[in-house]
Amino acid sequence: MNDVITIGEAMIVFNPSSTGPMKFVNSFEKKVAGAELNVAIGCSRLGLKSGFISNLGNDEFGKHVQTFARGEGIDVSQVKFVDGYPTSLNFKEISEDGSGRTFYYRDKSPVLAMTPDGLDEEYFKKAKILHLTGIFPAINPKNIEIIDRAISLAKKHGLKVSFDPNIRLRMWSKEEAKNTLAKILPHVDILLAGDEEMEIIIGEKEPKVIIEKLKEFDISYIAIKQGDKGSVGYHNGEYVEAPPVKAPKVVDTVGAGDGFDSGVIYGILNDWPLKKTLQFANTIGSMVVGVIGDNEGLPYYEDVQGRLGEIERIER
Ligand code: KDG
Repeated sequence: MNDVITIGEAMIVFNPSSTGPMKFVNSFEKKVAGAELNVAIGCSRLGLKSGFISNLGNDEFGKHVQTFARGEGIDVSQVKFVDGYPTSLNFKEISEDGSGRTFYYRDKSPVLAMTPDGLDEEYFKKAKILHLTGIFPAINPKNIEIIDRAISLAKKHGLKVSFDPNIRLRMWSKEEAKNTLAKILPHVDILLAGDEEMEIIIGEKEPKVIIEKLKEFDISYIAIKQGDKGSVGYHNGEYVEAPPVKAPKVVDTVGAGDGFDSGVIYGILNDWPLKKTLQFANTIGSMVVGVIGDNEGLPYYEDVQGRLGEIERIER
């Protein structure tokens, strides 16, 4: 039984060995990335069971991604290797303040060979949460058909649908993102979104207004991420504000939102009060930004406890 299953594209990311403009970076380190896979890794490190549904190129990079994901304890039984589609690549530029830019090489993504019928219904019967993101439909408009089937299988078998818009404007326009992602909202049980993403989708950025506007969709859990301003949540009529957790240092902000998502999913699966869940998730986000890499900073459960002062961290 998996706690969380997710559908998306994993890729090889090349992290620069120095900060500053990419055109002057001479060496990169090969790592693994992909928003949905990052969430699966985040959940797995916290102690949940997670499964990844995807295609990878039948190449050395694809095999490396599979081995890496398996090493993180992720169920990769639904990952297929396909010929003729190279595993996608992503080169990162990182600025001095930890922000950055991404340069994708994913035009012939292996997930283009996925189809709605390729989803295994049996797999959905043995999971609790289906996690989706807006990156998957941004890769190819036809992927919305896979999302639609995944949502209907999730509803049929009692899974909660978790959704992070993860809007990547290098992949599509605001207008395209809005038109596609707004249609997913009525099916969502757990919304994990940035305030700026909600501004694109529903035209509102202020959390209270967003939550008010979303009431028509009856979304059970809403968590609005506000970066270094913390997060705001809504569940069962309760509106909660969780203050930011200051990161001791910020070296790479990529992956913080995925870490936050895994924290919220963990709290929901453990029936925690919303405030505790958001504080936990904010703490994870603040830990991710302190490490270079899309998922290297995702903490294990005891690391978060250590950061929260719940257990003593013995250094030597
Ligand atoms: O959320 C982190 C992702 O953005 C990163 O791992 C790469 O999946 C990726 C993407 O499409 O940007």
